[in-house]
Amino acid sequence: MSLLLDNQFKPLPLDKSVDTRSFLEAVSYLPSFFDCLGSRVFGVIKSDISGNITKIKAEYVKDPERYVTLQDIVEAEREAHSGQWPKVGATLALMWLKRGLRFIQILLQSLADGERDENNPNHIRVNVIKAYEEALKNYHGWLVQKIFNAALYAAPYRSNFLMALSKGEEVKEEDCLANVRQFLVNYTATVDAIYEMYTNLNAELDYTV
Ligand code: 03F
Repeated sequence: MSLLLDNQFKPLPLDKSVDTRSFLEAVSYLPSFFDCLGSRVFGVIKSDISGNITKIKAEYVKDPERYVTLQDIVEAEREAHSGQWPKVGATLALMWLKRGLRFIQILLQSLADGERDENNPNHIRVNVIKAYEEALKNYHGWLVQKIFNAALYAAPYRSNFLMALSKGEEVKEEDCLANVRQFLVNYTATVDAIYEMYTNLNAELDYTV
């Protein structure tokens, strides 16, 4: 079976609230994926993503009945830390996690749409650069942009990347891309809903690291 379809995100309810427990469960599979990418530079990214998942989970387990949706957590932090909010706790962790999720979404969507560099058809650099420019670059100063460049050159070949998404099984490229498209349905809806929540609550920050 495909890695992606084993770990699908849940469909959203009509009010587009994101259930905290299902969200944490679905994102918990992402960090292990970086181990298949075969370069140590991905370790930095893996620990950033895992760190943010851990921070959100730490808040959730304090009171799962109160924090049913992600918005419940963000709003509770707004009340508790009015001075520093939104640059605190799970609110800040989710702000950054959602950018990483958006990066993954744009990368997968671009691959599914067949965008590629005709001169290097087995590279995914055009797809990675697109995702970076749309999801992360605005929030990165020159040093982190340099880390991105290192990661870009460590990016796997398209065929290996698609195979990693299929748990290393030899599946046909078209089948793998069909799985990616299927995975993206609930995934994209979830990421969009989190972005919308940050806009509605005025919780988005644009500082660079
Ligand atoms: C800020 C910042 N986090 C951190 O400082 C930077 C870390 C390194 C970022 C390097 C950029 C690399 C880009 C990716 C290139 C990948 C090439 C891919 C080839 C496949 C925040 O950190 C903290 O998070 C927050 O907790 C803290 O409190 O100011 C705050 C304080 O600082 C970031 O910029 C987030 C970076 C997220 C990167 C996500 C990249 C995902 C890469 C690959 C995805 C592969 C696809 C997987 C598909 C799996 C499907 C199942």
